[in-house]
Amino acid sequence: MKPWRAAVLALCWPAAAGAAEHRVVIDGMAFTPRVVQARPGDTILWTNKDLFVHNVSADKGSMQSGELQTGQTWRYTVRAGPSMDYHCTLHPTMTARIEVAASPKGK
Ligand SMILES: [Cu+2]
Repeated sequence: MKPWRAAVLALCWPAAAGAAEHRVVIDGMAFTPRVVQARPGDTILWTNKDLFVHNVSADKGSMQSGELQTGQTWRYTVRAGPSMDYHCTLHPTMTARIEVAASPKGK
């Protein structure tokens, strides 16, 4: 499958019922939006639109994307637990946060 087709499929793939998908763009050496408010079971999709390789790494190590080249995406399913600060290990000024609500939607 051509890479762009995989990207289109990833963008169109429906999230599990009741769960939301949040999108974070990596561009201009920053994560946008910088804070995502999510519930357990939600997914977050990062897309690297920058010219440089970046990664998504939880400050406490519980989440690690590996290298994201330009155009690559990475998806993470939010787990119940404390809110999570993350950063790019290659560029320490790139910091952001996932604020995790206490319970899944409707519970
Ligand atoms: Cu980076």
